[in-house]
Amino acid sequence: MPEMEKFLTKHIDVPGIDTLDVYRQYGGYEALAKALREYQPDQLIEEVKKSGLRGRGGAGFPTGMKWSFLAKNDKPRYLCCNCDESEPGTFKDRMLMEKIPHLLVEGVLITSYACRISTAFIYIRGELALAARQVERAVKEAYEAGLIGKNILGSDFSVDIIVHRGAGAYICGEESALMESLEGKRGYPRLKPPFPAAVGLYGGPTVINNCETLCTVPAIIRHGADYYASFGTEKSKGTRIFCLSGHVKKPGNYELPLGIPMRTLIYDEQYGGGVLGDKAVKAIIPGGSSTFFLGPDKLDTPLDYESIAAAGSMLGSGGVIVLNEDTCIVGAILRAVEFYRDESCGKCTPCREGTFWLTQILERLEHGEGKMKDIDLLTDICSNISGKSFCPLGDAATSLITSGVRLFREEFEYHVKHGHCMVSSQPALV
Ligand code: L3W
Ligand code: SF4
Repeated sequence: MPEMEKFLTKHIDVPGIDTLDVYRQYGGYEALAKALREYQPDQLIEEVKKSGLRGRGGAGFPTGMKWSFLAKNDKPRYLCCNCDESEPGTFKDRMLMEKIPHLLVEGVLITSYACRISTAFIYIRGELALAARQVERAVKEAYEAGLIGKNILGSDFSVDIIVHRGAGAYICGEESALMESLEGKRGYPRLKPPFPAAVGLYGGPTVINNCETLCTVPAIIRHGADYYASFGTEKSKGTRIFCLSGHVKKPGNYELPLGIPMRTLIYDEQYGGGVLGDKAVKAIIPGGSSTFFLGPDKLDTPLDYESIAAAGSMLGSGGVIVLNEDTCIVGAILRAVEFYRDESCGKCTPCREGTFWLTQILERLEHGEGKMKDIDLLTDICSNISGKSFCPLGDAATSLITSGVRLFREEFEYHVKHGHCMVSSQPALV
């Protein structure tokens, strides 16, 4: 086994890899041909199960298992590829779509074949205009080459792919709101269960997977599940793209095996190259703004689902945000919670009203007008949102507050006592 393997990004900087010709020169669509030639659909599902691939959107649900949950009835089945990437600190799907869109198309095709699906949608965040253009162009090229459409590569497998642009609402990345949006309705989440695998788009059994998840499928088929599973840890297999941002010298997307220590990603010269200004780390948000702060004592935690959970947070969408010692924690949290307030869809009261109250309290603390009791009021409101909201956005809005107050309570108290931040009178927002 080589020390390092890049299943998704190995060829990403090859000039012209976004075109069908160059993508094919580098082995593109060979996995699709192999899947059609050598596998029955159910065997593909077993192969993906064996690979240990888990969802890269945030929840880490086993991909092959999700596919096998599809209801067996006579309704049309659908695939929705979730490219509504909007989680603060997450920018990997955008890179994949912009730079190597045929990889996504190939992943969608293999998945559609495995799940016996004849209509697939690629739902792209509204603001990602270049990504959408690139995917639209790749889909057109693939149609013209007979890779999408009827009797693909001479097989009896046929599928259509429809690219759909969202209108820029974070909530449409929640799978049931995404389906509502695709159906032409307002992007409100649906009650679950039933899960999409049972009752999904237009009422049909539906597979919804994140962009990076589907981009991984061709590599699994090409190299075999065992090889893919030889990377990563026992329960978090393979590689994933970590989006490194915040106070690091070299922010960017880095594809690495799961289980690599957070310290390596942040400090290694090949990756983050260390903390900006050679300052100390104050906190890390390991999986996008919906996850909990970790302190610098957790820097050696391996980046895999289990280890990050044991450390007190979540691997989430793979967005690792580093905050250095000059960061005003109260200001940084305010900035994140404003996002959730703005993006709350308003369907349920705890999230709609709670995120508004949280920002008001954080604003007064930030501006030196808060009271000591505001700190406990924040956590009290969080406990009335988390677990009591209709969808995960409500819970997500509280993660940085509860963990921030637990780890950095003295910073909140300093704001109350002194009317400004302990690190500077000007908040250093992320
Ligand atoms: C059939 C069952 N299917 C679960 C499926 C379910 C879904 C997947 C995971 O939230 C998280 C959220 C954000 N039969 C099933 C079943 N499923 N049980 O498995 O489901 P779930 O409910 O655990 O998670 P979710 O609702 O998909 C995703 C967090 O991700 N997040 C946000 C990320 C945002 C982006 C982005 O902008 N692109 O990724 C980051 O941490 O808070 O907790 O498919 O149907 N019995
Ligand atoms: Fe909408 Fe927030 Fe309720 Fe989710 S938790 S349904 S985003 S109001």
